[in-house]
Amino acid sequence: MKVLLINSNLLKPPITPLGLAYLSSAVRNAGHDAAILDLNFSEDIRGDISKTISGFSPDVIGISIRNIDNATMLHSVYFIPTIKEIVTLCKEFTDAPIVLGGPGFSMMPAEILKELDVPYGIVGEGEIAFPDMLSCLNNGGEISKIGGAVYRSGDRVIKNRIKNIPSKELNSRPLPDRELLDNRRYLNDGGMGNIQTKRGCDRRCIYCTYPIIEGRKLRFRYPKNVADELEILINKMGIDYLHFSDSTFNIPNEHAIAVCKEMVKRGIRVKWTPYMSPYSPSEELLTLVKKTGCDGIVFGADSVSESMLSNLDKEFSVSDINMASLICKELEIPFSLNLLFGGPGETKETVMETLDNLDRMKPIAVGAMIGVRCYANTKMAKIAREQKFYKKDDNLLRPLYYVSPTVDRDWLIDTIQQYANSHENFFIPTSKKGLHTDNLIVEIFRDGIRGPFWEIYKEFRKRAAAQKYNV
Ligand code: B12
Ligand code: SF4
Repeated sequence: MKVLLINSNLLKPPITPLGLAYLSSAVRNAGHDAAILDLNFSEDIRGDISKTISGFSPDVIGISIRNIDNATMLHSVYFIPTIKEIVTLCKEFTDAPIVLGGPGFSMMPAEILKELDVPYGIVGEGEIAFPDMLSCLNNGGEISKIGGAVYRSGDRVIKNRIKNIPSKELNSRPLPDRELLDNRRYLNDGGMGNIQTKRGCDRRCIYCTYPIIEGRKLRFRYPKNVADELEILINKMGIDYLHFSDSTFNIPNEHAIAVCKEMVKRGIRVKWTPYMSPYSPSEELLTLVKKTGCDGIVFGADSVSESMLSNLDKEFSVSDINMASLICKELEIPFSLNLLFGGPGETKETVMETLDNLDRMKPIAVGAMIGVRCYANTKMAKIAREQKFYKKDDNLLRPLYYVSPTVDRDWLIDTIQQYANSHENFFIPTSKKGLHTDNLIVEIFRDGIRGPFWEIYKEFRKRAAAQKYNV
């Protein structure tokens, strides 16, 4: 079959659609012909969709939905209407069935299928389920047997149980096929490449969708398998900066250590940055992380108030955050603490406790979000519903943010903004689309500047001020 894969993510700076690279491998491996239409670089979406469809004549179209919205309460942007336009254009130029997938889709599949009026989707990993779906569409097999398939039956949406790819199989599958992507442009405009060392997260932080997207069971790539891909990225593709895209790189420590040890053994050194948990990152791991070239760690701390950590169901304490900060300082590893203000039970006291602790810990950077985006099927959504933030029938596809009634919302926004104004190392998403999204950042990457988000954002502030750019 001829399978057209479409990247519907238009946000800049662009992020290599790693999921589509995995999918393209799987589709080709199953004997089909794959093409990618990457709308991120399109200057004429209608023209490009029309041209690609008439030139390639796809039998099936797979559309990847990464972002539903920008998850930024202060400047909320909702992307589903734009994605709907893309779907409508595809339907205008072909009758080929459309299948949706991707992290954004997996979070709210039934709602998106209905909203976009599309017949099929895959929740979670697509490497096995999508080729199975292709066979069904080709030979009339039973979609009800495909793990993670979602499909419409009259007014109803049926969701099959997800079958995650077991560790062993994850390692025997082909590496992501980036051949159909404009990798040079992703590096130049996006400032980094990406790689995954495992899938899943077994924790239960109240607002988080990662376990919904990737599954709760951790599945590991063998360190050798990760190192093979790293060598291709660095030596063959010239990638000079990498984001390790695992939900949390150091859960568990042992696998992260094994990956770093393999990198050291093979002499792989590259600048890179991971998301980490402040939950006991061992000195051994942090030493290895530095040795392999990591130039900044983003700790998903969420708060530095003991009661807030407990309310968010984080499994670490303020003293863990303190310990992680101390080790990083001792080893001279730059790090940021990413925070989330306004969660259940937040009060003036908990906010001040966090800010006081920050003054004491002095991280190189702080990335702060205000308001918690409520996603379906999370404990956060349940709490917000109980507190009447939304009605029973609201589906949460349109962004809904929770700020605890125990703190005054205006006071919270003012206090955090004032703190940010007086602390150079403190960043809140100030550009209209969010912390990681802006064309001015593309210019910075094009100038060859690389680094963790705070280094890029410092440069952003400098240039924005010089250009009298409204941030
Ligand atoms: C790493 C990451 C980042 C890094 C990316 C670095 C990089 N260079 O790669 C950084 C920090 C830069 C980032 C930024 C942002 N991110 Co982010 N990010 C992630 C994260 C943790 C992993 C994404 C990833 O790479 N996965 C690995 C690949 C291999 O998996 P995958 O894409 O899911 O693909 C698989 C399946 O989904 C499926 N699949 C994919 N496409 C398709 C298509 C079809 C047809 C089918 C059948 C299947 C299928 O098969 C694939 C293989 O198994 C996810 C959360 C998560 N755990 O998924 C959030 C996540 C995607 N990000 C999110 C958001 C909001 C953002 C930002 C908008 C934040 C901001 N305001 O700045 C920006 C957007 C940037 C952009 N240009 O798009 C949200 C999106 C949800 C939403 N609210 O819309 C997520 C889900 C996190 C969350 N719950 O809040 N992000
Ligand atoms: S916040 Fe991090 S540790 Fe918690 S569930 Fe999400 S990915 Fe896992």
